[in-house]
Amino acid sequence: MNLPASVHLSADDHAYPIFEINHPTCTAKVALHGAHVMSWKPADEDEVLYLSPDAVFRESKAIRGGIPVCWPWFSAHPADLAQPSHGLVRGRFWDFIGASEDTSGVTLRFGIHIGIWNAELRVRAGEELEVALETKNNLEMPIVVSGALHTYLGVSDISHVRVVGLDGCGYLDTVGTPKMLKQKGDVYFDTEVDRIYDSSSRILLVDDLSGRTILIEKSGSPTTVVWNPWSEKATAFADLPDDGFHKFCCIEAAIANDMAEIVMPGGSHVLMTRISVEE
Ligand code: TA6
Repeated sequence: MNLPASVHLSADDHAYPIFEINHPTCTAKVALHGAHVMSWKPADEDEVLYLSPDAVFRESKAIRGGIPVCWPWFSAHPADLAQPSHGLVRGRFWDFIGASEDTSGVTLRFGIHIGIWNAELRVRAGEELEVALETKNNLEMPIVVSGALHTYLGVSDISHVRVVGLDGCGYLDTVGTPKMLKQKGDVYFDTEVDRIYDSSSRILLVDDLSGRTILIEKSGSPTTVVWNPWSEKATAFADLPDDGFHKFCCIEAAIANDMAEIVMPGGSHVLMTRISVEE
């Protein structure tokens, strides 16, 4: 495998390859399994992504934390509940396409082909982290795709976090009986939050305890999912410590809540999220 100087494969487990990036602008880790960004730490900053200490690293199990790739659908399959939640590719090894680097960062490219589904995932790690998921329609008929880049952002404590930029947006609150509501002001966390916002705009995650602000920009995504399981739900996840919910907030660039994208024959759609730490 021909890798640039800043990229090497972890020596730990050849059955579960992890690409380790050590570049002047950042360090990062990306698993071949799920084409899953596990870690991103800009130079002179703390780690930005949350990775559960109880995450499981074996085929068919999505890594808890980092940026799971939920595709070609988000949450339950729209027509077949027997299908896995959050799509087909979080729990599979992707194909490694290639890697390159320059003075501003490193790019890794991965691909997957399952039946009618074809995707490429590009990870650009530098002073910012950009993840782009391209759905390619190689058929002679339209395909309908949804999904999310399900980013787990690390925080000092979720009760000291607020999400800025969703004021006035409609959202589907999926906690308990689903209901459509409208956001008033910033989003705060003092209970389970699982919301699909009608929003294409950039938003800020402000950690008032650590003083860090993270900017999340996106494209190709009509909805933003904001999630924290809080205490009761957290105990239901074997791959998350019971108190792990304190340490992350998911801000997901998504195509969700019936907002599927139609990709025409020969066409493609790109779902992108870009994360940076505000100075
Ligand atoms: O994105 C929020 C969500 O859909 C929640 O409802 C919760 O299910 C979360 O994803 C995690 O799902 P997972 O399948 O990774 O446990």
